[in-house]
Amino acid sequence: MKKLLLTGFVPFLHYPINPTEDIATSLDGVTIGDYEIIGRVLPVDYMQSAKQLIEHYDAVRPDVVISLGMAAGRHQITPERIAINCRSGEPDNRGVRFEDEPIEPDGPAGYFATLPIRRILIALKERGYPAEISNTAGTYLCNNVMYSMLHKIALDAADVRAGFIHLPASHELAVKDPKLPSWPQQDLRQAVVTAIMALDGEPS
Ligand code: PCA
Repeated sequence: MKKLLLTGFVPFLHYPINPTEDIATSLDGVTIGDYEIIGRVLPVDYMQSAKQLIEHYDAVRPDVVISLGMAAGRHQITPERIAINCRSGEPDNRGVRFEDEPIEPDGPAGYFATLPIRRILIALKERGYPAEISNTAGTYLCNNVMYSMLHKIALDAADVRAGFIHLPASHELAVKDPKLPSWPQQDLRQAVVTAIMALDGEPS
């Protein structure tokens, strides 16, 4: 059985719920297709999140890493195409913020996801889940985690596929913040399962 490290994040900024936290927790230990899922939750903390992700990676030795984050305001499931070597913007949960700083001063400008994002997109749409490929994961913690994981895999020359999927808010969150586009939590979770099932399909 192959191993898939699946991460979510705790709530951040003014959002009291992060739907990715429950997805990572509830899928921990579950088998999806050929993969045993190891679900872990990351802090929204510049000093800790990538460090903890890499510790999980070293402990689990997964075949695939999928990190999840919430992109409040997005309407669709958005597999990310690329992570960039930049952190800039809002403060993290400990009040740390960066402006126009590299994540890795000697690292490349960016890394493309090595997940089959086109195949994931097609599978999501076939199952009736609105989705599109995103060309920016932002410059906050999600991009930071995606970049750091792909950088580590590149340095190790490891045969591990990795990438990031941003999810919209859940209805539970939209009840508290009515302007947010939202999805049922169950659909968000099932969309993640669909993405995992698509990992090893026919190339498209
Ligand atoms: N979304 C944020 C960080 C944590 C999360 O779930 C982001 O898009 O960077």
